[in-house]
Amino acid sequence: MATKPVVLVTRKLPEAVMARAAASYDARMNEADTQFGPDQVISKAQGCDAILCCSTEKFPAQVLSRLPESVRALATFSVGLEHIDLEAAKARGLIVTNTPDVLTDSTADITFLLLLAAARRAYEGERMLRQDAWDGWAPTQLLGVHLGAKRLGILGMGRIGRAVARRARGFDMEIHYHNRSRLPAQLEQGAIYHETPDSLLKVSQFLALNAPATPETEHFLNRARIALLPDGAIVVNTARGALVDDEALQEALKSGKLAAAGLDVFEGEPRIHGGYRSLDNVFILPHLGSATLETRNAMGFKCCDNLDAVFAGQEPPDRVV
Ligand code: 8YV
Repeated sequence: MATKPVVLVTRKLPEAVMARAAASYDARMNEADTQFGPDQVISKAQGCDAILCCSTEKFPAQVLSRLPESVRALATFSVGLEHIDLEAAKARGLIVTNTPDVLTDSTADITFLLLLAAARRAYEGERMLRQDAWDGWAPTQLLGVHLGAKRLGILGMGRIGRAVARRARGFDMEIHYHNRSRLPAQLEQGAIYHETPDSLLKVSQFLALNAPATPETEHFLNRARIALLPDGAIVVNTARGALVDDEALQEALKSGKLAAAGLDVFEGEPRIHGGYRSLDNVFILPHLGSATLETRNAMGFKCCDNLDAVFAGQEPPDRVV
């Protein structure tokens, strides 16, 4: 029997994915799910043909250059790629694959969870009950705002942005967007294109950040841009924490410039800016965008499909470099 390819699986993945990896490869698992630093990844990858990693492992150029020669492919269990230096991977001849499409709907769902929770003051209501502080219904208790008939600005109209727009139509929102390039009409579906982010911000009563983290989007939502939003706007982020200047956002949430925010991602996560913990008008989640069993299974199977193709000498379906 031919020997199976050796694959380092850096994190504990859903059972069905682990079972497939164990059947297809000589898989080095991490059952304890400890987070590996660069030195551990490098030592555990000795003798491996590929690595199935998550965005929790970082692959800058200096780590990639120390990976054993035997490692031919890096299949990341994520759609985001900011943890991998793609130029350096390309220069080293390393194949990199990701998991597009399968987390689109789960992430768009979380965007809506955040929009609704922020608009309808879900955190304050929840806390009232958990702390046994509810004295009963009152006509002016925890009044929020409607989503319906409001303008939703979407920054980044890729797969996830468009899935957010689909949901927003069901809520009768007016959809505006900014994207690096304008979408064709069949993808726009009536959404109003803004050539500049500033023009989008000026109309966004709700703003959903759905753009990847790049040098251009770093701290996109800063003081100057928040100032452009209508007073009382609501901002949600399911993309990457790096898009937001935390100090500026907190200042605006305290002053009332922004009514509320919903955040699933944070700069420097899992160590979030402590200021968020004491703000009543922010609804926060621990990066749950893709956290459904269906999605995580599909992400894992995509990683395996990509690795199977590499080992069969074929082009992997989700090759990035
Ligand atoms: C992933 C994500 O679950 O895929 C992405 O880019 O942001 C997440 O939802 C996470 O990054 C796991 O690697």
